[in-house]
Amino acid sequence: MVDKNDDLAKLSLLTEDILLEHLKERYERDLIYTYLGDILVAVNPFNETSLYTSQIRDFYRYSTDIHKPPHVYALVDLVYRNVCHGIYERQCCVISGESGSGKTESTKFFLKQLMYLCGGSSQLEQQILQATPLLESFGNAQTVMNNNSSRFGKYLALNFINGKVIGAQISDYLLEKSRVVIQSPGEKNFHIFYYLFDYLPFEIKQMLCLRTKYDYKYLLTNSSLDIQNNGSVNSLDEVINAMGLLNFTDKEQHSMFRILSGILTIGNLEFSIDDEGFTRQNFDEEKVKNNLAIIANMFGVNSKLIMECLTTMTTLTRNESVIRKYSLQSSQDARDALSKHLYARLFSWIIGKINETLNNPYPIQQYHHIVEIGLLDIYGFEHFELNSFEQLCINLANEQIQYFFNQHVFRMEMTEYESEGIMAETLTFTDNQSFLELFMAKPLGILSLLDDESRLPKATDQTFVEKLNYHFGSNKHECYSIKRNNKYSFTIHHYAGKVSYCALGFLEKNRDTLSDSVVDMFKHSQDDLIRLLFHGNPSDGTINSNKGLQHRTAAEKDARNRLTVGAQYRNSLQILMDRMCASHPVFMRCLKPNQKKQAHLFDDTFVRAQLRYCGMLETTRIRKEGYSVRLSFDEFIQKYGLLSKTHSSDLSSIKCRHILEETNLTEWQLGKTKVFLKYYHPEYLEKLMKKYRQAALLIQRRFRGYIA
Ligand code: AD9
Ligand code: MG
Repeated sequence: MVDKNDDLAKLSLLTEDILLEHLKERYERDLIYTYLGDILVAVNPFNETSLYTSQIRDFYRYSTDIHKPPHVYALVDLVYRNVCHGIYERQCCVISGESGSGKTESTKFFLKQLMYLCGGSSQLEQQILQATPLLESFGNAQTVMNNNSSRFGKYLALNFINGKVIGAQISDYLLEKSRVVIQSPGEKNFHIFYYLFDYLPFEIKQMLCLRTKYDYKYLLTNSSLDIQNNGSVNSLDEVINAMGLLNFTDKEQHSMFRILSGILTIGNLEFSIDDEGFTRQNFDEEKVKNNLAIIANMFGVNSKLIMECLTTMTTLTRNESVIRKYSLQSSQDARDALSKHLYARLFSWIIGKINETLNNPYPIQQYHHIVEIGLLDIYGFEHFELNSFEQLCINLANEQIQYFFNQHVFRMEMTEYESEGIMAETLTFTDNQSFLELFMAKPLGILSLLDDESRLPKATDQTFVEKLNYHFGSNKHECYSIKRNNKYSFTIHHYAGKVSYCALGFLEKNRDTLSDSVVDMFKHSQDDLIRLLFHGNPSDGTINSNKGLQHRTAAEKDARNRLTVGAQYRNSLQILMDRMCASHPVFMRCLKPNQKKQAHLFDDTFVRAQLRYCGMLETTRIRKEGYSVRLSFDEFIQKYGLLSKTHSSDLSSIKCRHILEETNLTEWQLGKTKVFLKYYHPEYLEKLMKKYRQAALLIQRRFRGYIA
């Protein structure tokens, strides 16, 4: 079963062509997994495979032989063994790749196997698994690049004691809430909206005043219903079942459906203008009246108040309140802002509620041996015909992950070799640090400039682009170029290629305002859940007595309260990076074989581009030439000291040298304080240790006379 090319880092000659050729040849034989040293590469098969059967799951269970064929289960086994032996306090599994490459599927296989290894039958394990279909139904949608595309980022942290999972927390990153009100051509709204029509029993639909899916503008923004839906991987039954398991009460579930129905109906609310050109408070027209009645019913608020909130703005000046009428556009914007906020708050609440259930029920301080595994599944790099604020945020997250990868694999290695006086070839790699500076720098970074503009009353999306052009255009920054003949566009040179962004709507999306009157209306809703959603600012985690969000510090919460979307996002990415930097990472790289989402089709050019931009060749080189395992002299002696027959009172470094020489290992190096080993050395040493232990046991038994 073992293929000689399971690990491409072992090839004596490695070029981009050879790498591509091997991956392709393996893919054609349905071998989707390949090692590049200790990095696992997966090429999306785009069809059901027999790779995840119960036999295969057992094959990779508690295996000590890393020569088993590469598989996501092998990675799980490695990580879980580290948990059981308490080797690292924190580990994180970083799964990266572009949109549709298979990150979410891999995360699911990973999690399912991990729960299987630690027992697989406890209620908590089931609850952890069930969070996935629930979150997918509310947070995933069909896009041009992926039928089940994650529209939010997720970091799942699992806590273990003695190999048993004892709790979990989910941190989420920026849901793409604009999708609730508009989708690009060929794309769809969040899955959950379609489930309502496809799976709800007739009586419930009636109770929710739902018509058919063809009757709602939010589902028809780009005739997206015509495209075949391949993204619905779950059914509503599964979602409802998951909600039950995760302690969502019937009443809460009912409110959730009412909110969804209300959001769909409010999207159908049409406005007309009066003689002066302002939005009319129109209660006469039958259609408007009916819709308003449904919305009022679903949201538990007064229909007149809804109309008022969407057609006028009340400002308080000293002791009097001034009512200003909205233009038609402002009314439509207010309506859509309401829908987006409501949905996003509902999503945050769902995460909070899940966390409350999954949260470690034991008082942490009682235990000293809790270990953590983090699983990162974010939205992959995106490049559409029209790219907006959301794509900018998504791609920024991917740049951060790439930076983390670079830091870990390249930079930290080189720095450590230098300080330890290790001889190693200097490696070149595509550094994206200057990109991150372009975005993150204060005060002259894209996000800071966006914040400045968002605060200026006279600023527009166009003045924002002008500022960017002024500061970064004309070759002032290598990652930026001006888009000629388009005053709303600019181009960013990402690690994964150039992307042009259209800045229309950037300022408003960054400000993300919701009028006080809407908030006030919802605060007085008759629906408990809606009142809860608007009780506090959901982004600060105070919408419920949410234990799961307790890991956000008070300072963080305060900062988040005042911040724009861009600034909040920057902070949450920073927190994520800090967490990951404090963990021992394992990496999995997902590759997309073609853009048609088709099985058995390997597009060389397309895959080559992915290999190139994520530095795969460089990665292989460093994994092969580098020393990914390093142990302090004392650690090494403690672990492998028994392998040396030479007993001396020499210095630690000399003792280490004795051990290494006596085991006949080659290619190791001794630094000033550490032993540097190749990624495949520990397995060899472990084998020797196993033999040694067996021999010792035998001698012991003989000695005691058990064996004649
Ligand atoms: V995005 O950044 O969220 O848009 P992902 O998460 O990288 O993206 P996803 O895991 O959703 O991609 O995979 C896309 C589709 O590829 C899935 O819906 C499956 O149909 C298909 N896929 C991915 N991995 C596998 C696999 N290991 N086996 C079978 C797979 N099908
Ligand atoms: Mg995904």
